[in-house]
Amino acid sequence: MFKLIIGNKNSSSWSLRPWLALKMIAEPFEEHTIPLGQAETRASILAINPAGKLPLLIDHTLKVWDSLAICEYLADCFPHARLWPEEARARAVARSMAAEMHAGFTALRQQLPMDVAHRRDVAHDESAAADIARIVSLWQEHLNRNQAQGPFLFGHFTIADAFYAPVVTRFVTYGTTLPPLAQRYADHMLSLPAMQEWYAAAEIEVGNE
Ligand SMILES: N[C@@H](CCC(=O)N[C@@H](CS)C(=O)NCC(=O)O)C(=O)O
Repeated sequence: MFKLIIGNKNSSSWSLRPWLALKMIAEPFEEHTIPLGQAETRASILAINPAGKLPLLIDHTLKVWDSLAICEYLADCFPHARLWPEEARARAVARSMAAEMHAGFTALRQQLPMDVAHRRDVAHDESAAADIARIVSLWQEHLNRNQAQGPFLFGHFTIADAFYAPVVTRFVTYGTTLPPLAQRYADHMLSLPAMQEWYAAAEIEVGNE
């Protein structure tokens, strides 16, 4: 069985992505948490991953240590789960969207960090506002194009949805107003049993701090 080592559910946006992908394909896995921000965090992560980061997927002797690489490995292992769109052009766009999230949106990431269990009123500058506008425009474009096929960005659930799931939680935390189609998508993502499970665990985690 796969082992997924993740950080805190309240704040580890990178951890949510492969965790959600595994839940959405209903693949059982063992989950272990290394709490972030503790004196021993760095040593504990380095003991299992020389890259010093979480999430980490362990499949027998194989270690995969990056959220996108983990999701790609899941897509390879479980082709029937359709974790990428089947059609090559849609797949290229979905990969571009995931890559844009993986490597970008720095202002949003820094100014509006993931904080699942809290609701905050925090000012952000124009670069974070531009990140939000770009995300909303990407969502609207693909939801408009694919809504006949289902409620996700590419109709059915794909890695692109896994990659934008942490942003959905940020929009809740910071009370971001969204246009109707984007709001409907955010609501749908939040209604997923897996997302509700993540929220419940984040709330317990924060309550225990
Ligand atoms: N590119 C990596 C980034 C992972 C990352 O930055 N993880 C953070 C937690 S969300 C981490 O492990 N930080 C180490 C620490 O806080 O000591 C990925 O996609 O997996």
